[in-house]
Amino acid sequence: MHLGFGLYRHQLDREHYRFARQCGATHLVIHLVDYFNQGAKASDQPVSGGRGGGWGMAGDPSAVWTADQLATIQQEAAAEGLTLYAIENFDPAHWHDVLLAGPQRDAQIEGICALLRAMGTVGIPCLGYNFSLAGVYGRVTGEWARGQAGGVGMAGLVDQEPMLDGMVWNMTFDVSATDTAERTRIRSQELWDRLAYFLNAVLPVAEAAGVRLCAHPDDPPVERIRDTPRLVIRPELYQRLIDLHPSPANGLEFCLGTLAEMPESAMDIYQATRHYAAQERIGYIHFRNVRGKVPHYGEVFIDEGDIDMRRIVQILRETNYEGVLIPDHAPQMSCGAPWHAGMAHAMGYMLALLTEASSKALHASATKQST
Ligand SMILES: [Mn+2]
Repeated sequence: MHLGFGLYRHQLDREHYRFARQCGATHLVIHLVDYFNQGAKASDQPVSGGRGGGWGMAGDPSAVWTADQLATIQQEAAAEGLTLYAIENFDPAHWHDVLLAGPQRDAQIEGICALLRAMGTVGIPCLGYNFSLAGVYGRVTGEWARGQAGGVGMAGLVDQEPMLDGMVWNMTFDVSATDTAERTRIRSQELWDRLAYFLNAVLPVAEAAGVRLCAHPDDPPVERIRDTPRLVIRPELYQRLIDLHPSPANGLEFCLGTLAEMPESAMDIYQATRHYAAQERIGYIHFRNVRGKVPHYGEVFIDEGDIDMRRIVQILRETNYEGVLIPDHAPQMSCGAPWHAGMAHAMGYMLALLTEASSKALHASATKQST
């Protein structure tokens, strides 16, 4: 088990690599999609009016990330003592028609296969993705954590206003597109079929490249939002995803926060962690805590939510989990650097849990050897 840190595109620099390393991270998960190109206007709130809402414009459709670009980031991170472990999320510009079953689907799948081969060449083992039409959408910010620390959550509203044409995954990929909204207002089975088509096409390439596709559950995990279906909205639906394809490259980006936000189901968060870790399906873990369930939940500090994080680490140790844990996101703390302080707090707590787990493991093997 390794401690990692997630960085957004605009944070891929020496200062942030050093911050991650100072927090105890040995591994990095990086975002290459620019969710912040609108600056302070970027939002996952309901938007009325023009396109370009949500998180703004998707990237350049012709510029799929190359081995050279990835190798440069990898080398810069390595110079600061960090292993580049995963890329998190596709740019909607590179796979909108995979999600929408549009005319460019197969061409975009070719682009994704090229990315997988590039990652294999460079040696980056995980590619996180979120097979979702609406994407992360409909959360609000609130002061749910102790001391009125601000974070994201839901306050009862599940917006069903359909997306505009040219939008998917809460970003705009084409301002001149027409009729794409009809491809989002579909039944759940249709979206599962689109996922199966995608996995069947890319998993053999991923497996050959030594890269694992890792699926994030739907955040927030509601049945429908913006009149689109959602796939992994209960812990047991991760099994449905795994059962779509037997390849070991068919993995999970296991988000504890999203899983805990899910309505009560047959499998609680501890059973789910054991079930999927024991199958060796977890590529990496979003290690964060919440209080409540959809549509009423709030992000809280890692040590005060509904999940007993120490018990999760114990289960991971028992199932010999060998992947990476990252904080995902954390409540912001009242000071001159709210994001840094929130992340440093989460990282310190995680470092202590992992240190405890490895010393227990050492103690157990010493006891075994001496008997
Ligand atoms: Mn997550």
